[in-house]
Amino acid sequence: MIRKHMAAALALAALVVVACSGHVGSSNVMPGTTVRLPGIGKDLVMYATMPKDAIGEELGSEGLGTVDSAEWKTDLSGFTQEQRSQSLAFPPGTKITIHNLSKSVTHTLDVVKVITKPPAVFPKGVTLSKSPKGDGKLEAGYASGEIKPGHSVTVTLVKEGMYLIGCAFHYGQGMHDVLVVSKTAKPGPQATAPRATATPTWGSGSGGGWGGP
Ligand SMILES: [Cu+2]
Repeated sequence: MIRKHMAAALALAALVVVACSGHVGSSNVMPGTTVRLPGIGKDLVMYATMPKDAIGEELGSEGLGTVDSAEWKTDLSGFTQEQRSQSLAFPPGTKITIHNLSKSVTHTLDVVKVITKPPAVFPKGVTLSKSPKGDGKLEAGYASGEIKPGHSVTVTLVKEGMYLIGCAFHYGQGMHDVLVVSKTAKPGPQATAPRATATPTWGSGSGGGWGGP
């Protein structure tokens, strides 16, 4: 009985692999950088690879989750360069694409403050710009402007530093993170799934699909 179930599970897993590779292709897969694509069928949800120099954002409760960062001594939520909320890290000079992963909510990416070392203390009561500022260069005062669901903007990381970032619409709800621009920094540990009933980060989630939490 158990063996029969395992065999069925293996067969299903193989099917998923076949289905995914047929649409995504395996030649340009980069480890650790995936982003949700629109589902192509009710029963098939999938991750696909996005260019490595990309940030995805949405509310933690939309699917990215929230991580209690030991390094930064605070909760980080709403931004990822892999699959779930984490601190971000890229080398200076990188041109980043910021994707709004949400299907229904507009977000921004604004620089709140520049710090020199942990902990990350997010100031309270600040108002972040909803209009673009900083001319496509990420440094103090940068604001992406409104990024509609499914849309993206690009920005170049011109200066090494530790940037506290946040969304102008949801900063007060905890949508804030740390972006380290440095030659050596690595992205931080990722959040776990926010909750079992959340809309899956990785799919169009109209029910049923593979890979739910
Ligand atoms: Cu937001």
